[in-house]
Amino acid sequence: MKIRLPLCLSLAAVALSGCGQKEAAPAATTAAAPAPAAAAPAAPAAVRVIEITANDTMKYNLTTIEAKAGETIKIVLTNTGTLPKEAMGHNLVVLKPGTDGAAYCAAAMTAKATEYVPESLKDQVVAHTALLGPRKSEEIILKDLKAGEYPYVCSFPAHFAVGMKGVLIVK
Ligand SMILES: [Cu+2]
Repeated sequence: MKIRLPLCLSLAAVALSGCGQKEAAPAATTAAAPAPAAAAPAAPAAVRVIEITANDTMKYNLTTIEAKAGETIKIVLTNTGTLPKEAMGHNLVVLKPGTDGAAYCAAAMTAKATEYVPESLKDQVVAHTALLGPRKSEEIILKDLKAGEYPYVCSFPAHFAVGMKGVLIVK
């Protein structure tokens, strides 16, 4: 296309019609040309850090995260509350696009042994933090995000039901 464009423009100056349609068809022949440059190792992209807090009122401070396709992000979850983990633990489970967060959390309720992240549903999970007690923090890194809407939830019993959830929107 780099070669064709000036030609196209110069033709357009002479004859205003027909140029675009005629030149568009053989585009496939130019597709291979930039491959060597594209295959070169990309410089490591900066990792954007997203801080999310959870507290004793069962709320995340962020319920929407936006990211770009291909981006790598680090989510740092901090439990800023003071109640004991057994009564008010929080985690952050990023689910695959299209996953029903309510159904996931309903199933997770019975998975106390694995801190409410059921082994049987791990294929629905992109990444998750541990269950955090008061003043604890943990990060997860999501690499090379694909476009989609990823629900995220706290799977501690009943926390989803009171609104401990959000969505990561990757465009
Ligand atoms: Cu929670």
